Amino acid sequence: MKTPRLIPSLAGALVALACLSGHASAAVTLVNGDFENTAGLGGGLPWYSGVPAGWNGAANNYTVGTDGASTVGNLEQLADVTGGFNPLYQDLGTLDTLSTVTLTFVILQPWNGNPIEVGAAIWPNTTYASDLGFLPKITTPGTYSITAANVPAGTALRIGFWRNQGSPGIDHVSFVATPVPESSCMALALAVAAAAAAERTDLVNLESTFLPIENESP
Ligand SMILES: [Ca+2]
Repeated sequence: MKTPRLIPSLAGALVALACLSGHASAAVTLVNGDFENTAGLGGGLPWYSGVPAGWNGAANNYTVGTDGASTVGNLEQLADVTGGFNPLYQDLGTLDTLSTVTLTFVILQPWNGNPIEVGAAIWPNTTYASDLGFLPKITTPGTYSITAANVPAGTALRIGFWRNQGSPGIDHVSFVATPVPESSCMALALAVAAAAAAERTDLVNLESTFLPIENESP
């Protein structure tokens, strides 16, 4: 009969997982990032009017259209900074734990060939006074991401987009918040890995905390 031992990296990884599982996933949610929910909008394809569900913006005509394949937000109508800074935005809720957050989105140029210029940002605490990360001058259609690391628990998050020129479309907006392990918990993970590497006898007790120690079948 022998007792299986954890390899050092696995032992550390198990503790790291325990660190992460101690936190609920961050309480932030982005809705209607694909602009497919057209409830409450006026008109119908090829153009809707009004502000799409879940978003805040200008209630103009021609706010939501199609690029031929998907329903798309029209930043020329939903967001404009020519009369003041009024982006298309969403408030996502408040982080419940230290997190790294990433906003990903697709900028399109579906309706004409006029040069486009778009800005995007993640803001803390629903103000525009400072940002957690931003892309101020997107001029080429494509997929873009903004990441902010180590955003503290208790931070209310707002994401938004604005248009400086042209008729840019926006689609496939997504937001991911990944909890950052607390340093003390990760220090424990490293200590466990080190202990396992040294084959200390007290590791057996740590192992039993995270995995049942199974004996070989008779
Ligand atoms: Ca869409």
